[in-house]
Amino acid sequence: MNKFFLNLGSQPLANNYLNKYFKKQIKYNLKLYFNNRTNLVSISKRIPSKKMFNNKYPYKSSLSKTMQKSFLDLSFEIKKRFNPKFFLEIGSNDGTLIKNFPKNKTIAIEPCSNLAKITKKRGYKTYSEFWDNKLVNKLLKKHNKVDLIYSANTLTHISNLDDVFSSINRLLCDEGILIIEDPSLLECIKKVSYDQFYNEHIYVFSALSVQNILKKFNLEIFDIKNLNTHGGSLRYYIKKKKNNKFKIHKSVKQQLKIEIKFGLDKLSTYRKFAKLTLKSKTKLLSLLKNLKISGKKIIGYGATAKATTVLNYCKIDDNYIDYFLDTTPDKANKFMPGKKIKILKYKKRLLTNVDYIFLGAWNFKKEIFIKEKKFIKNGGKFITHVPSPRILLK
Ligand code: DWN
Ligand code: SAH
Repeated sequence: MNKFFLNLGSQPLANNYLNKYFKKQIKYNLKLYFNNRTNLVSISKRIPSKKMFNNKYPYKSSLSKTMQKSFLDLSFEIKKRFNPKFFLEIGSNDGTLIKNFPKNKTIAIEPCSNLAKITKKRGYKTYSEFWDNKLVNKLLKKHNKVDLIYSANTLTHISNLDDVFSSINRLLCDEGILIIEDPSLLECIKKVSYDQFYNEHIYVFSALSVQNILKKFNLEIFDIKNLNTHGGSLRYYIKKKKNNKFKIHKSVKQQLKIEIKFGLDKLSTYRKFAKLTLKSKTKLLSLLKNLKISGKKIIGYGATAKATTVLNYCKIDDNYIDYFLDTTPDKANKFMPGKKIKILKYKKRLLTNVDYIFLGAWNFKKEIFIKEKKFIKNGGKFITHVPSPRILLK
């Protein structure tokens, strides 16, 4: 049974960066629910995939050194630990991971044609289609079954999880491995990072909910790794139940235990999170207000999908934040979704005379701090809302 726990208000599509600011943009109500039978946390409004993922999708995984490194390390691990004959990636984006695998032994699935074009050009077999059973019918006619399927930050974007896992099950050979990684619900709740919720993130997974979904398909998790990426993610290593080649690692029991101890199986935990989210909004607004009263210049850094949730939930506009800086070519000179705040193409000189930077990409704080040593040395300061709104001293 789905239980409501938080309303994040009227929100625009998170990656819909517009050339002109319109007061009347397409918006939807962002409400969060917890299913007390499956432990799955989801948003209620489902936007058709084609509206979100098309030939204009701006996000590129390659624009952060952190993700480049994380995917390179993973490619080494996959080759060493599983040595797959054939590798398939769902949601390959601009090929940041798949470029580390041999071209003749891989398939990339990426519905956004502007991104699929990049891997196609590099010589990777790329299907610019949505992952579903229909696509798997097509794949099974052209290819053998696959022994490693990988998907990062993508399956949580697909509404029909039954279709997702049944199709994966059909394409995966009996001794095959499925690896998925997504933001960890535990870290999201602990960090009060309500900004993990927006139209694309239909679900935020926990080990508890993933375990429940997999049961139906005779799949099981045999290992879990905690990662620092995207504010804390989990990488799940999954196999068919009948495959006895891999023992179930103690990491699985450990993660489930920690999640239960924290209360991820209880509605009261989410109600508490909702209260903390409201407090976070009040505190962030008062922090920004006080800085503006004392004449400080504040800008944003990282025009993220997450920042869209924060700006629209907290009703932050250009009274507080002068502009956002971002390295993504397709976000430059556009407006933050739903707000009259311009995004400027990142240039160091746009940091002069800036007193405070609001971290839209707080998940890349480490990388950004290294890049912006000079700004910090000159007395510039960063603001984050995670785990609670404050000025960062380090
Ligand atoms: O799940 C999703 C994740 C993987 O990516 C998608 N639904 C959408 C997107 O979410 P996001 O926009 O919140 O992701 P990021 O990875 O936090 O975005 C970082 C943004 O910051 C990019 O637009 C690039 C920008 N950036 C920058 O301008 N300078 C990033 C770094 C590291 C920098 O130094
Ligand atoms: N895997 C990359 C990109 C994550 S962004 C990373 O971790 O950095 C989410 C990606 O999922 C986008 O590239 C989007 O086009 C893709 N996606 C969304 N719905 C999908 C679907 N039904 N099938 C395959 N990919 C999908």
